[in-house]
Parts: sequence; C-alpha cells; structure tokens
Amino acid sequence: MTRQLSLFDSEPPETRPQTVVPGCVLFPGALEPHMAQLLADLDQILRASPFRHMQTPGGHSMSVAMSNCGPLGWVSDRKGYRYQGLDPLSGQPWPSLPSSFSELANQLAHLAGFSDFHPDACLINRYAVGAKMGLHQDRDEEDFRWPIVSFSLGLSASFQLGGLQRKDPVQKLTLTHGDALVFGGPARLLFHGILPLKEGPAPHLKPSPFEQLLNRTRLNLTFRRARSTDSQE
Ligand code: MD3
Ligand code: FE
Repeated sequence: MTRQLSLFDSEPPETRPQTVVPGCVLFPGALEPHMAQLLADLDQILRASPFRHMQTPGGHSMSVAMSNCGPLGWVSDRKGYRYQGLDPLSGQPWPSLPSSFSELANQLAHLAGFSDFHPDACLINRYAVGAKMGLHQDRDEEDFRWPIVSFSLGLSASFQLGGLQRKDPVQKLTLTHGDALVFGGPARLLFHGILPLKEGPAPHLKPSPFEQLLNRTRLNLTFRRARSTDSQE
C-alpha cells in the first residue's frame, strides 16, 4: 500500500500541516506567500476601524485590543458578548472582509477537512507585550459545526490548548508569524488561551510603519461563522 500523496510532500517537514489534537490542524508558515497582501489589507481595515480595548461585562478593560472586519464583528461591553454589524466606535458597518482573507481561510479549513467554510466575521486581536487572553471557550457563534481559522502575525506567542472543561490539563504550542490554525469538529469547544506576550525576536519585515508594529506586537485574526448558514445558502 502507498499512502495518499499530500500537497505538502515536497515541502520541508517543519512546514507540513500537523494535527495537534483531533480537529485542530497547525499549518506552519502557511501565510508566508500571502503576507504582503494580508498586511496591506489589514492596514486599510484598521484605518477605518482602529483597535480599541473593549470592556468585559464585569467592567474590566481587556488587555488585548480588538477590531473586526466582515459583515459581523465580535464585541464585548457591560451588556455582554455578541456579534453585531456595526462598529460601536464609528457607528458604521465594519470594514469588508477582503476576499484574499476569506479565500485563504476557506482553503485552509478545506485542507483540515472542513469544506464550504464561508466566514461572516473576522476578529482581529492585538497583543502588546504583557497582554494575555485567559482560558475560555468560543461559544458566541450559532453553529459549532463550522470551524474557526486563526492567522498569527508578528511576535510569537505561547498558546494554551486544554480540554472540554476548564480544569483539564493544557498543552502549550508556540504560534509564530505566518502560522495558521484550524479548529473544528472535536476541537471546536476546547478551552484555550494566550499566555502574557513576551518580547522576542522580530519577524523579517519591511520598514513601513505598519510592518514595524509587528516587531513589538502580535496580531491574531480569527475567521468565524457567527450566524448559521441553515435556511439561507
Ligand atoms: C481553540 N484568540 O479570539 S486563536 C479568540 O491568539 C482567541 O488571539 C487567540 O482565542 C489569539 O477567541 C487564539 C486560536 C483559536 C481560536 C479559536 C478557537 C483557538 C481555538 C476555538 C476553539 C478552540
Ligand atoms: Fe478563543
């Protein structure tokens, strides 16, 4: 028996997709060929809907600054967590989701075994040194059959991946500039978080002000299907 030929067989082993746990696939460096376009598009999005520190329902300010693009954006305030079509800062719709982003997220989801993923929300997280995201589950979406796709840019972070209960043991994974991750199926409701960001070696970037930001910070994009596709597609 010969095993199935993979698209990635000609690549060095460190850039091949890795299944971290069932339903969670890491694509090391998968964003690298698309980096210039991704960063140019992001720069434009953030001019229209800049990063802001949202309030938690408990009244604390999050250490991670956030923005969104796409038909829906994730927001948090004293009233709770939800997806909404308008940016509360501008009162305008969130910037549109560039097709270059959604096509790449769709391809990676497909390679991880999730076909026909059409995200309607992209949350953009910005971590300065010291910023963190505590262990949590992503449960604000209507249909957990859709995966979440994550793009990591800038400084490396220590990602924690746990189980279906908060008390379950966690494994650590380093996410670096250019990595993509897909979480679906049995991994979709796993607890996860980001340890406080440390200063670190800077990725290779152009001298433009936006790219230089990535020498001091980490950005993470998560592509989500917030509203169910049942009865509309
Ligand atoms: C595992 N963001 O925005 S992305 C988030 O790096 C979030 O900013 C982190 O967790 C970050 O909600 C981690 C990786 C990720 C995203 C969604 C998941 C991991 C996940 C959903 C289920 C399980
Ligand atoms: Fe999350």
